[in-house]
Amino acid sequence: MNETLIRTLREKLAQSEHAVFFGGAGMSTASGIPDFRGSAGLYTESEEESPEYLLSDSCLLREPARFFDYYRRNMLHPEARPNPAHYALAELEKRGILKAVVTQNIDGLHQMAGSRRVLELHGSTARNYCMKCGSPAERDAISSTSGIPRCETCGGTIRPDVVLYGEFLPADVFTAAREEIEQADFLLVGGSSLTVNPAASLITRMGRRRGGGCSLVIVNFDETPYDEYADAVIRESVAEVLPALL
Ligand code: CNA
Repeated sequence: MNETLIRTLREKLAQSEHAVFFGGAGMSTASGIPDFRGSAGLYTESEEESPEYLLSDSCLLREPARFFDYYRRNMLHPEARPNPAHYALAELEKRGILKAVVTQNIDGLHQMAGSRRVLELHGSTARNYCMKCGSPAERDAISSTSGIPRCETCGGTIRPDVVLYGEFLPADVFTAAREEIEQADFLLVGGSSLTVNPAASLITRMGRRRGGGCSLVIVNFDETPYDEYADAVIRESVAEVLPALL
């Protein structure tokens, strides 16, 4: 790690008035949850169909048994626990430095680490509901069953409260995330390929305010389309870099 750079960023972060974190699946690889596009990601696994289809609203509607089989095998990780990157963000919030965590993750590990203001752009595997009557279902309604999970009240299909490919993001969460990023004077990005839109497009919102002096720091193993706009790009693990920023 470049200690001089880390020291500079640590000071800048500590002096910031509205620091915001934006992250993705790379935040949780050190917790044992594979990402999509990283070197050991699910997209490199040989499935006969792409994850974009298997995790889409079309697959859920046309082939629910196949959807739930893939979802249970790949998206549910009840044994996963937060790693040092999650804990570092929780500590930054506790110190009053970090104002919000905007995440594309659906694993709930930020909250488990103690982060309070977490904006989940893609929902959470911790919540389920009935597609027919809308009733909320138990947290383990999908993990503890097999085949197509059914609503105890009306017999409808239970689905996860996650944003599938082909679906809109929750408007209230997206707006709140946009407002946080527009106000940010330090935007820390970690563990995201920044290729999934509209989530990644939020980084551009910050770009509009750059004249106002917002620092953009990207911590990611692989290149991202936003690297050229960043004040610093660090190609090391978030699990090592984020704790070093405390
Ligand atoms: P992605 O497209 O899979 O990109 C992840 C990025 O993280 C890659 O560029 C990796 O190089 C990088 N990376 C992996 N591990 C580390 C690490 N330890 N330190 C630094 N960089 C690392 O994932 P995105 O989040 O960008 O894409 C958005 C998708 C992935 C969202 O829809 C998520 O819901 C979805 N997803 C979420 C989870 C989860 O909740 N943990 C897991 C898998 C996929």
